[in-house]
Amino acid sequence: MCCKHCFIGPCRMTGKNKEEMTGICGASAATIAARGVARYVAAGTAAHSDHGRDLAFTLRAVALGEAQGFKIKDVNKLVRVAKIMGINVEGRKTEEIALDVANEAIANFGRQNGELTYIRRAPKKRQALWKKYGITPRGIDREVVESLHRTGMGVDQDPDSILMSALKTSLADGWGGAMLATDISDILFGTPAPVKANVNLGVLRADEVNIVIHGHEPTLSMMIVAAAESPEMIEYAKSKGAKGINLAGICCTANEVLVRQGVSSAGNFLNQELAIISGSVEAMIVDVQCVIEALATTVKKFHTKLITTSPKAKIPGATHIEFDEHRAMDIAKEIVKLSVDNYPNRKAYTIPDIKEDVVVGFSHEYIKYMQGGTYRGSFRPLNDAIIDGRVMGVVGMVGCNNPRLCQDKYNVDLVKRFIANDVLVVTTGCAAVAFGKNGYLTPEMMDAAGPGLREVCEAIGIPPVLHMGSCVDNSRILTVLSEMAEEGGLSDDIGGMPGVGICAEWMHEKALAIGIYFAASGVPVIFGGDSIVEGSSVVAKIMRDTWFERLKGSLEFLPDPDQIFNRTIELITKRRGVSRRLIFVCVKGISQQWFIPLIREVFR
Ligand code: MSK
Repeated sequence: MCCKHCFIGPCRMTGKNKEEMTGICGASAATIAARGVARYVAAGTAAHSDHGRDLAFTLRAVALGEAQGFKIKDVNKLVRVAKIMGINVEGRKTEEIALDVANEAIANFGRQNGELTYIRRAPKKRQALWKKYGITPRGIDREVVESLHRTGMGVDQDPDSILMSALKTSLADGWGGAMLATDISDILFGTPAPVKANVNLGVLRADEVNIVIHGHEPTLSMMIVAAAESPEMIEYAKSKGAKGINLAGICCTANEVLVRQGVSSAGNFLNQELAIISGSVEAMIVDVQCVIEALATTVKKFHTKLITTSPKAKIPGATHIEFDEHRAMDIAKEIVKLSVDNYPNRKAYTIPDIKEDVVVGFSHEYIKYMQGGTYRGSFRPLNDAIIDGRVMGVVGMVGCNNPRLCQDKYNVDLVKRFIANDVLVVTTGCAAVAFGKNGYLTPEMMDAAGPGLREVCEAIGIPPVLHMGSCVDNSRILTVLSEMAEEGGLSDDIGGMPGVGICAEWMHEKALAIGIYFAASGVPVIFGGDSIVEGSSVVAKIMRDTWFERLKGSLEFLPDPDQIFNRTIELITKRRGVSRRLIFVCVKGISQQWFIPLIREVFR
């Protein structure tokens, strides 16, 4: 326990009685722990949302014809988003609609009162709960700023009140910045649909120029994909002795191009240095988030060029080539050319012979389409499968790697057990890549699923583990849950669905913001590793029990995969409820000839 929000301290509480200790200003352990959580959430929300803001400005530039090389790829999605936003689409040009969508998205950041546009996408019951507890977010920036103010020295001193504000700010992420980022990325670069690719360090190639794109934002990386595929650049690579140009990703920039273009991924968060250490990477292009500073030291030992591209993220020792959407293609070509020029400098290298096939790109639109086609797509088959018990529930497994834990082990241990127990897994971010590296993102993995889940996967045509995108794309899971609630039969709210969120190997502030917006949306969430609120049982209890009473969602920390598994099954079983199952069996049974005589016999 440590508070360093002012310069009286830092105040550290250690030892057995730390919960009874206070900071020198009198701040209790609970206040200090709650402030810590709220600040994590503010930072995580800021990260996702700033990503969303940049995309909104890119969409605006595209609509105005000012973004070189970009165009609107998914007009249908643009129209759907415009309708959700209440924007008139009849008889209007695509660019006019896009401009209104971009402006409405941008307005969400600076809005001072009212509520975020996408709040209306949540089930009505959920919206009412948010209103009741005063946690409906107004504007994204406003909630982040208020969280920082509230948690400063001498402001909010009630742990419950601080934590309610953390819930509110997190909602500005999940139903605000992150959801906007996902939607606008789909509009600009295409809504993901299943695509085949490979994952792990073996995707690097011995005889081609290897360019690794890393970070989170898809804008420049999409342009680099186009530049690397251009005949001009391929010819240039050949002139330097390479057979071609090979693009691979790391982290969530990887996921963005993996789920849309099928660009293979060299791995997740803890693979970033390993890719360089292979000695085969000509350039690593980074934008924002999850880029470790140690890369600058690592590249010194190899020929790899580290190229930073965001005005917000510079690294001493790296080459900085700043992205500007107005000259995107020119910049992408400059970067690709620089990488190709570095190919003759490659010395000894070792590319591990490990890669797995994956099928990725399960957007919520595609999951719906798989259950009925273009005109009759719905979540009915999945809801029915859950009601009749073939699928026990749905688990969202998301988040990072953390060097405190053996890489990918927690996630893989858990996914194996979930699918064997008929639990469908949806996944994003580095957890998704962990599953890909371990062979779990193929339809063949149905063989490892329980009989009920296997039957449903075969009928719908989906693998038991669905890769839905990058870490901002967790908003897709919120949309799936909302549509399942709307479909009916399970619950008319997200709270009440037999679903659990798991972030087993988390490390980033963004992960905490995600976990908390799921809790605020009605999902019980479990984080692995050590608890960040271990120093305050009061705060741990509020997040687990009080939130659950109020919102049917919660956040708890469990250090061990066995505990995570058992607790998840317990939560799902409770949510399934005996009564709903019994009602279903009765309703189904009435149509069977044996049912009425059986009931008569029972009551006789
Ligand atoms: S990249 S936030 S390590 S998921 Fe999105 Fe991976 Fe976590 Fe970064």
